[in-house]
Amino acid sequence: MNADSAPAPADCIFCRIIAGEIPSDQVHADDRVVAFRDLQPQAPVHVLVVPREHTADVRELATADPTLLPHLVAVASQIAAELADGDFRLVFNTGAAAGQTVMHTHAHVLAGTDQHESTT
Ligand code: DGP
Repeated sequence: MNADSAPAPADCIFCRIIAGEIPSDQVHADDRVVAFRDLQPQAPVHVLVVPREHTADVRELATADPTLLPHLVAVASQIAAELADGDFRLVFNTGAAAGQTVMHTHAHVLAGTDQHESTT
């Protein structure tokens, strides 16, 4: 755990996916992030890029490990190039009032035709 990040709740669903306790349709994994398809896709390609280390949201991540953000964007770009035409939206819902439902930092990668109108 980084000094700037709170401990992960024991029931964090994305920590459990990263640990392999819950199955996911994984499209990328490296030593810093895991990426898997969203259960409720809002675009032809809808992948979540999730840092392995638990932080609650991107505000906390930006303080705890700022070097992770450019890596996360590079992984998102690679996924959009491999699974779609390369163009993508990158969305961080940040805080419950902004629609965040899973309190483990994640970026939505939305790609493929017609993805420009989704609101995730
Ligand atoms: P957000 O609203 O930004 O917190 O988005 C959370 C997303 O996580 C939402 O689009 C649905 C997805 N999700 C929730 N539980 C699971 C799960 O167990 N597996 C997968 N693959 N996605 C999940």
